[in-house]
Amino acid sequence: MRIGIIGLPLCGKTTLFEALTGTSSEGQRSGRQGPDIKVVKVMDDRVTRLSEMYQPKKTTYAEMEYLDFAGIVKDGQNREMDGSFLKSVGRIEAFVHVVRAFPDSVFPHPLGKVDPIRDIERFHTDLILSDLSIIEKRMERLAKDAKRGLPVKDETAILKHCQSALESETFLNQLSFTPAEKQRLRGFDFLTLRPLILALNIHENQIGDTALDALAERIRTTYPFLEDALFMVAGEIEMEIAQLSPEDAALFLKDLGVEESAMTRLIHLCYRKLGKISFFTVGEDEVKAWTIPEALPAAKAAGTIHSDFERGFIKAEIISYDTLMEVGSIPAARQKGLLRLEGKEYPVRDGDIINFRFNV
Ligand SMILES: Nc1nc2c(ncn2[C@@H]2O[C@H](COP(=O)(O)OP(=O)(O)O)[C@@H](O)[C@H]2O)c(=O)[nH]1
Ligand SMILES: [Mg+2]
Repeated sequence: MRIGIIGLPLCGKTTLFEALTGTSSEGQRSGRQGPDIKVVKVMDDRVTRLSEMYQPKKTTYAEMEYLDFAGIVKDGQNREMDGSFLKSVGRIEAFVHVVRAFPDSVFPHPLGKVDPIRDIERFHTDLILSDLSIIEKRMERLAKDAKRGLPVKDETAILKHCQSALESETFLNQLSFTPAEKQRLRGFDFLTLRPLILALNIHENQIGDTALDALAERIRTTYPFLEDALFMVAGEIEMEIAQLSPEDAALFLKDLGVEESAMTRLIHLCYRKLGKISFFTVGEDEVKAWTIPEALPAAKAAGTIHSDFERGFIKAEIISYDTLMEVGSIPAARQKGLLRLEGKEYPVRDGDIINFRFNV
């Protein structure tokens, strides 16, 4: 999954990026062009257990790719999205918008006062304006083509529909589209079409603060679509904890009253928000986690491994991870009749262990 981290300058994007990737840049990347990119393994315990069971030559965890962008607003007045930012968003599946809620720092907030609601509002407006400008440019193009008698793509209706939604401050990810419309929209890099996660960056002293509960409540009522996408994080301390050994990190987190690291929590949130699940393939050569959209038909899931698997799909032999752990091995499961044979359309579930039978 590719996740873009964005927000105002000095709100803690790089700090969060380091917390999520367990790295430290120590200020070495100032002046670089484009986003900083890091890939981290999704340390799924299920993959670890399967690997212990199979002792394969290779164990492959799923991966998260994070992109850390420079501040997207050039100065207090300029509300335009930065051109280099827009150039790199094509591959991104979701945005994590970092908003500063920690009060004092040696660095002042670029807009003066710390005011999360203002920053959220402003960012949402930026996203909407960017999408509206894409639509305007496209409509101008279509009008020109029509005037010159060129064949014009049938896009006007969907673009108008999007435009009126955006003008009433509705994100495109709140609309429902037919598969054909989705296909049509894919060619545009609409920002509000992507899932959005709000990371509220707090100071460790604010953990459990009632003022924060009130703020979270206000955000949830003002922006219902952020209800299940609010990520409260003490970025700086999490960044420090992410550099520690897993054992030390667990102790520190416990002291802080945080159950799981920001790294783990955000991965779960991204899977949920993007509707992704994992299925596994196992064997002596490799144990591997595959990330797919939830309920993807079995033949399509096979296609993520190899197009031949999809083309020549016969059956999928499936057992859930939990069942396998209960019975202990595939042969034991087979004996008890716990291996299911499913067809092309079977909607794959999280934790399915699949052996595809195919013929090409
Ligand atoms: N007090 C406090 N400072 C933070 C926190 N998160 C980030 N900072 C500081 O804010 C400054 C800007 O952070 P940085 O991650 O570089 O922001 P970016 O410009 O959004 O990438 C740095 O000096 C951080 O140490 C936090 O949770 N609490
Ligand atoms: Mg930064």
